[in-house]
Amino acid sequence: MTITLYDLAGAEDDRRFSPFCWRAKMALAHKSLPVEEVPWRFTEKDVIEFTEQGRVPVIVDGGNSGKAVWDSWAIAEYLDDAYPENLLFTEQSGKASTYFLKCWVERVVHPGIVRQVLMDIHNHLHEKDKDYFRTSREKVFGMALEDVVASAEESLPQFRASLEPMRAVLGRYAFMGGDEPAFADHIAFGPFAWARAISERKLLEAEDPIFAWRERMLDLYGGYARSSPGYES
Ligand SMILES: N[C@@H](CCC(=O)N[C@@H](CS)C(=O)NCC(=O)O)C(=O)O
Repeated sequence: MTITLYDLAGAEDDRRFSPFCWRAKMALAHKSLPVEEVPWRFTEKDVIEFTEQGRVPVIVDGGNSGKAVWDSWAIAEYLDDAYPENLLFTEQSGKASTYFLKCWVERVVHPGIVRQVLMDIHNHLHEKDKDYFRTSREKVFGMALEDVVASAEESLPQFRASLEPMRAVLGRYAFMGGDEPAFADHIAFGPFAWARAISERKLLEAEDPIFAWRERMLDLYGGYARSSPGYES
C-alpha cells in the first residue's frame, strides 16, 4: 500500500524545495517505501485541512488504515515504529543527539540559507503563492524580501563559517549519522536540497567536506534527490 506525501511545490509541479519535506522524502526513500508525492502549494490549506494545521510535510499511510502524520520529526518517528527495517534513528546516531542536530540546523543553517536564497524562493513559486509568501515572510522578517537578501554576498563567508560543527563531524564520519546515513543526514541535507531546487548561488566551495557529503547525499537511494529538478553549484 502506498504512502501519500504532500510536498511543497513551486511554479512547476516537480520543483520541490521545502527543507522539511526533503527530510521526509529522504526518510521514505531510506526505507524504500512506495510513495505517491502530491505537489502542494502554500495557498492550498484546504487540501490538508484534515490535519488542522497548515504545514507540510504530511503523510497518509494507505498501508495503515490511512493514518495521517505531519511534522517531519513525527514522520521519522512514525516510520521507524511502523517500518523498523533500515532505522532512521540508528544506535550510532542516537535520538537525542539527532534532536540536538535538528535544533542546530533550524536555528543556524535554515536562517543562514534563507538570507542567501529568499528572493530565489519567491521567484520560483507558483503565481498563486507569491502574494501569500511575500506578505507572510515580510511580516516575519519585518522588512522587504529584497532587503533580507541585500547582504547575501557579504554574509556568505559567515554562513560557511557557521557550518564548522558539520565539518567536524564529517572529518570523522562519512555521514552526520556516523558510518551510514541516518535521519540526522536527512535533516542536515534538507536546507541544501531546498537551496539546490531554487537557487544558482554557490553556497559551498568544492573543496569543502560538506560539498562532498552533499554529493553523497544526492547519490543516495539511486540518486533520488539528484533526479529532482535543481541547479548544480
Ligand atoms: N515543524 C514542521 C515544519 C513544517 C513547515 O514549516 N513547513 C513549511 C514548508 S517549508 C510549510 O508548510 N509552511 C506553510 C506556510 O508557511 O504557510 C516540520 O518539521 O515538518
